[in-house]
Amino acid sequence: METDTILITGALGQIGSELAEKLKTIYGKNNVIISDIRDPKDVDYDGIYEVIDVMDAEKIKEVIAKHNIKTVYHLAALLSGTAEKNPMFGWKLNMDTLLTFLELAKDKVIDKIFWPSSIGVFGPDTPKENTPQNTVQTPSTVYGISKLAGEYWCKWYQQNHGVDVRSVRFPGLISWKTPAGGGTTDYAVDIYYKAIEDGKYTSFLKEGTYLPMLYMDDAINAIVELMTSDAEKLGEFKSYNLGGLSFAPEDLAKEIQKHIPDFTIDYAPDFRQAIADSWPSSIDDTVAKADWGFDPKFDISKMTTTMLDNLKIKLV
Ligand code: AKB
Repeated sequence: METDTILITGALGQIGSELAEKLKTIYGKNNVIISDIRDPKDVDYDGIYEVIDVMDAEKIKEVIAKHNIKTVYHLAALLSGTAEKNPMFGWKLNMDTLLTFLELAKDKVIDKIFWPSSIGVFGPDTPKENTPQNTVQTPSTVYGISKLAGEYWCKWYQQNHGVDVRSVRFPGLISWKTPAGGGTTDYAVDIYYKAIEDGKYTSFLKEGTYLPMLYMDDAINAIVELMTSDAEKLGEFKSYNLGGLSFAPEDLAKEIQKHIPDFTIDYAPDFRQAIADSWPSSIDDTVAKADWGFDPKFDISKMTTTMLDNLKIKLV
């Protein structure tokens, strides 16, 4: 297989920590450079780690030159909840850093970019059920506005400068290895930790809040499949809708009760409820399936068993 030198930004986060392991198995440990802002002495990683503050474009260029990086998975971002609390920084971080990498690709310093968009690009006027690939997009959060603008920037760089940038609109991602942070969908990860630690959970989203979700293994496979697809198959840039699952907090509680019968849930919705209410409840991903074979494997039952089995070991 052709070897590619890769940089992952925000690599110690929920997606990055699992993507790094997957890419190492495909491309080899020495071809995957992970980066984040954490001090190396606090990082437990078997491979090459660089400290990068993604706002520092000069440092990015230096690391790219040092390792002859050709592909960047740019994951560093502020998620919906955090960006809403710090809107100017959220906008700057999410936008400026994407533009740094798009410019580097335009200048042929790097060849290829993966950049995650989100269901946050949709808003209250978007059809809620089975949200199509192309539809009304009226985001009502800073995060959503930045992701929607990012999608248009990607398209512009592809059309005007031939940049190879690929993207998906992630729904909520569920995983046990690294906790989520700052998102509206994070309750669906927190609930499993609390089920094991306390036997009960107070959800910050209310009963009946259906959101699209995806188990992390399916998300990681999606990234790899998209990034290894022929560019011709993908055509004009689009950030692909990814469906997978759709459930509300009480559905997860019921699944958890199959394993922990005494588990209880109550509800104390906070500011994230309004964000969740503005998002789709399920996603139509037929375009991703047709173009590059998106094929998620985890249903709510398999996901719950996997989460609880692994967290039981991790949390003892
Ligand atoms: C968030 O909740 O902000 C993210 C997302 C859906 O993009 N998980």
